[in-house]
Amino acid sequence: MSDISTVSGRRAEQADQADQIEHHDVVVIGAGVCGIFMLYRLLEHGFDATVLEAGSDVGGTWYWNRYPGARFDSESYTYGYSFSEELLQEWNWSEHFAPQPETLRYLQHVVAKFDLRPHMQFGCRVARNTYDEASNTWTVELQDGRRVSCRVLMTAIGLLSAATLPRYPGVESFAGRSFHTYNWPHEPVDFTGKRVAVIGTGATGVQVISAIADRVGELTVFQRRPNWCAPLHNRPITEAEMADIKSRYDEIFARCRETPGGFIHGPVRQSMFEVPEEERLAFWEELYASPGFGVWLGNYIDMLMDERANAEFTRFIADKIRARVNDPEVAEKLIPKDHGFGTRRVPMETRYFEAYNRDNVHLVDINETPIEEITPTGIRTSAQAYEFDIIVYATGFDAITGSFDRMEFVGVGGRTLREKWAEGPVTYLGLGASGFPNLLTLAGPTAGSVSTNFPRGIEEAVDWTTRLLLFMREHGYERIEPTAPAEREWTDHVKEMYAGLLLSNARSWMTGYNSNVEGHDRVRHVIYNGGAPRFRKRLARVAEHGYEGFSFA
Ligand code: NA7
Repeated sequence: MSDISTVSGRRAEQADQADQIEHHDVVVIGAGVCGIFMLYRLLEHGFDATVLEAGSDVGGTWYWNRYPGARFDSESYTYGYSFSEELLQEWNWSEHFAPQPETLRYLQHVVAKFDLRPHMQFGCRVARNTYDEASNTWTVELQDGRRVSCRVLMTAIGLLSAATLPRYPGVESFAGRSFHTYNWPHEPVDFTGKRVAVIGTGATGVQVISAIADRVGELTVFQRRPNWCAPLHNRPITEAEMADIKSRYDEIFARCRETPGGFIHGPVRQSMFEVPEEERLAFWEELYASPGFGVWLGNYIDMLMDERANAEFTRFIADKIRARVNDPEVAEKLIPKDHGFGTRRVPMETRYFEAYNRDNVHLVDINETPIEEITPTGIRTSAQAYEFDIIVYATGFDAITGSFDRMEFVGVGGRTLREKWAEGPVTYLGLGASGFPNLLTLAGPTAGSVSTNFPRGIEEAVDWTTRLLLFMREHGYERIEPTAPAEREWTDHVKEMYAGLLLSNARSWMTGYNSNVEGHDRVRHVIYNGGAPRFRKRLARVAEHGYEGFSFA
């Protein structure tokens, strides 16, 4: 983390020499999928921009999450950038759902190909951003004391980048090795013969557990609430398949543009009750046997909206779990009882349930025997003390708003974004907030991109934001800020879009829930549920009307 690039070193030196802080038209915080593409567009249009990244290299999510089993749940060929035909044609994905190291290589390739690295600075953890009304600039202060100023500040800081540990006593006391999955070491961790604990059974825990079950000595999973998992059905992409994919990219991206989530999977626009039972069951069997999110996002439209329809499919999936887990008692523990299928993010798995058929894998339901503390040698529940060599915390994130809360944004009149969002995010289009001029929150809370196949959503957000900056340049505007009424209307609309969806009552990161963060142990309106096509139309309308809802000066 102290690994600061030569470029940043040089810049800092230059800044010192001139006895002034480094200044740019635009500062982008974050060199992940979003920040990389934003930088590309800014440079393409001649803006003077720099990216400040906390890590020692590019990649964001794919830089940090190095845990065993980390991979896409999006089809690889729908996750890559679509803006460059040359890039699409030269890159070969090796698997239908690429593993983390490959995605990281892909992003490094993009950065090298478009020569973006000279405009990026690493080892830059931002502490505080302050808007100055007199000069109409932002000053970004890094944790190491350096400062950079800019006219426009953009955040590309991720939705799942503020990792949270459980608040158990003794977390710091454990004498073995322990990691949150997000802060995984760069060198491989040797699990051979080790006694390993995994806490957490979300999408991440499910990937880790499946990946290490046959590598460890003993694996003990501490489960609070199980999730409805479904098979990923990953496999290698053959040369012929890759050639076919390359010839069909237009069609693939056109399909992604049609669906609410920006995936190739979109709902069947028919109630399941209109379909004869036999036909419905055959369709569900087909979905369960097919790769990717189809089982969740390509299902009958009422499955995620109607309790009765949801209950039908939930029963179908529960039976699948019972059929895959040998011990009926363990199977029942792995079947969620507090929420229906698809109302929380569905973890995609590869032989996850079969892991529990192994003699070396043990499931502890911490509702029955709560964890009381982490000890120097392991974990003590109300029933017994367990000894471990390694503890893996797959305990998730302070999602969507957490990455903003970790740094300070001080806007007009000294008001902070944290104060403004204390009761939940208040934004205009998820791209800005009133009282914070010239701050553009690419993929911020309640933006359409936050609930999509991420690159599909952010490409649109970046392109739209680029046109906004060009509009400002054309008109000589130096200040942009969402108006308060526009922000109120958008925030109300976001709330309305939760209504009618079964997910709106489920406690998950998609409703801003995190038991480990004060004030976030309740449902909050943090994502946009209106779907990508509706969001795209809205953005287009705003632009056509001269960026209505923003004030310019
Ligand atoms: P998630 O989906 O938020 O899952 C976190 C898991 O950790 C979940 O099973 C939690 O149980 C569990 N958890 C959290 N805190 C505790 C404590 N204190 N004690 C025990 N268990 C706990 O995060 P992931 O990293 O798996 O996935 C995040 C997203 O990343 C994923 O959806 C993909 O989009 C990529 P709970 O369910 O809250 O009872």
